[in-house]
Amino acid sequence: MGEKTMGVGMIGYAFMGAAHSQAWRSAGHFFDLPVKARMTAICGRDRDATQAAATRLGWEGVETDWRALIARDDIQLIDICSPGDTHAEIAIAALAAGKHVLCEKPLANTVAEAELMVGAARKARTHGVRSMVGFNYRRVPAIALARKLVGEGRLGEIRHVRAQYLQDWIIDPQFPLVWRLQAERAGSGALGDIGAHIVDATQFIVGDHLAGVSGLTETFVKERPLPTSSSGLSAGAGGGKGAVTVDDAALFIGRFHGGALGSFEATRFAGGRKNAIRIEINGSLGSLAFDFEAMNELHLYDGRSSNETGGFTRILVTEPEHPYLRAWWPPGHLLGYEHSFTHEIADLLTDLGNDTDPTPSFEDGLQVQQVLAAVTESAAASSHWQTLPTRAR
Ligand code: 4PW
Repeated sequence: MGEKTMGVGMIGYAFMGAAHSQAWRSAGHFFDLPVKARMTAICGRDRDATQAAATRLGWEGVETDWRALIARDDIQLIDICSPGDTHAEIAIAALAAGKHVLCEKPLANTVAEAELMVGAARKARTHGVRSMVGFNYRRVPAIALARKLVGEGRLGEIRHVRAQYLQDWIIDPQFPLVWRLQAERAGSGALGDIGAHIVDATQFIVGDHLAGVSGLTETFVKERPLPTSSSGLSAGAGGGKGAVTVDDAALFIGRFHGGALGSFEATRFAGGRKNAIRIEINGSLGSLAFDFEAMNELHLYDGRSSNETGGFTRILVTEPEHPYLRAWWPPGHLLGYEHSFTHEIADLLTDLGNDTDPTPSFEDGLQVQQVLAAVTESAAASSHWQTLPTRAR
């Protein structure tokens, strides 16, 4: 296999760009793919920095204008790893130019942008041009296994969906005002950056969608030093201060179409929690529990087991029978964060080679965007909030 080659052009080369680069480099080495990816060029505004990134990450060429990248005949797929405020314009132009698109999450900064992107994707699809939004955690084997078990009915009727995405990288008030903390660049804060992941992951696991939500958001640190430099989730501060225009934390509850109740928490202020994605699903027959900080494990409770020996069973998700694992190491040899991206790229190239639609689609990205917007609107409205009488202390 691997006869057909597809030129890839990637925009952005920071944290997500590096994560995607390793996936483009390695997917074909581990998975038997119908299409071979060629890392043709990456794009960034500063030529020297982009060239250095290209050399470090394994890209053949460099562009400093994304329009030039899209126009290249040797590129058939555009991978968008730049901040949210660039997604809509680039994706729509790339699709119109007949290029397949992989776009980082959240799909856009607003529902209106996401709708335009879906329109462009549908039109392009009629010409065989396909698109995908990068909710990488779907491709963590334990999460894919959770979906399989729920789909097989192992949990019975789903009653509770409980999800948290906990980080602490901006807990220091002196941490600078990086783009992830600016509404015009990122759309929203913890809600869109990490809350979007748990919305997608839980809906993916239970195979159902949220029907309604009620939210609460907070910005604990309202002003921060301006950044001098930033890379991924770290940055240097300079002089002056600016206003934080996004949420630091978002909590929301929701009801799924199938009747399950959901509770969600996304925060960058959970001291000591670095990337804790905790998901627990309770059904009429059993439960599942997952924590990304132990991402090779899935805990399954079978309510039909005896009281004497029952309880949660730890499944070490490293067997060849588990999703994606056949391509990797012998049982017990663990995978990491980067493998979720490798699986994403492997699945994307498989779909492109087989002429099937990749998932999650732009429609899926739009639906998550609608959830985020509904949480924001609900948090801004006071109608759901019951104020309690003040009590003297
Ligand atoms: O997509 C998410 C990011 O934007 C990531 O998975 C973690 O949180 C790491 O950075 C942010």
